[in-house]
Amino acid sequence: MTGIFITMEGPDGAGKTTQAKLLGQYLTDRGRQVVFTREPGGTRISEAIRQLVLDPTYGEMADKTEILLYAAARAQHVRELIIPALEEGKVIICDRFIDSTLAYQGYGRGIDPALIKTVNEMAIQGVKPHLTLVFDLEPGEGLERIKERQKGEVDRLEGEGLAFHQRVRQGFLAIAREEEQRCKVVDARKSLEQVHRQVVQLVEAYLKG
Ligand code: Z5A
Repeated sequence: MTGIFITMEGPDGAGKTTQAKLLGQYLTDRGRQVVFTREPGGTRISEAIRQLVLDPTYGEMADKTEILLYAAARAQHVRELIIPALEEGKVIICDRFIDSTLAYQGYGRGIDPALIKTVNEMAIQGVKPHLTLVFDLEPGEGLERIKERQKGEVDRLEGEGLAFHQRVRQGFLAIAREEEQRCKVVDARKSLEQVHRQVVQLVEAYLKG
């Protein structure tokens, strides 16, 4: 597989989606074929699972149900979209992937990371990101950015307390420390342009090998 798989990770509202688009444009302008996608989602079935797993009316959802639903969405996404795009030599920019399960369900909810890894081994079918950009921002700041955009509406995870989101943030930073070759931390507090410059530098450094 000759493509490049880049994932964007970090707390809610850290600017991943915005920066994914800017990076996509930057790479397209340099002749790369870019595919944008997201998790949970990216395919018809995975988007249907997204509706279910983020719906705030399912407050009774058990922790293990939640990790299995994220993994099910991921299995379809990897098989139907990510592997074919990698085989076609494209650059895939994916808004969240397995690190989000480790951060939200592992560090956030306290589910054993070994269990998360076991469940996800089947889902990812050996596919791992080449480069992961971890957007780091105080959760309070990220949630404020989102609230403004969503006019007060929140999904099932955004509605968790600040302590949960603090654990998630620390989880992302711990993952980045454990896998420093793959994961690069981006200071997401800066302006859009400054964050974009950091992203470009990190991607160019990866591409130059
Ligand atoms: N989840 C999980 O628990 N387990 C898993 O395995 C997976 C996911 C895969 C997906 O929701 C949820 O699923 C997520 C984790 C969970 N948590 N929740 N809740 P989502 O995809 O809807 O949410 P998100 O990934 O957090 O995306 P987001 O809310 O859209 O945030 P973002 O993509 O990081 O930020 P953004 O949309 O680019 O920007 C947010 C706002 O800030 C927007 O108004 C921008 O204009 C503004 N912005 C962006 N950058 C800046 C800067 N630099 N300065 C000022 N303002 C900025």
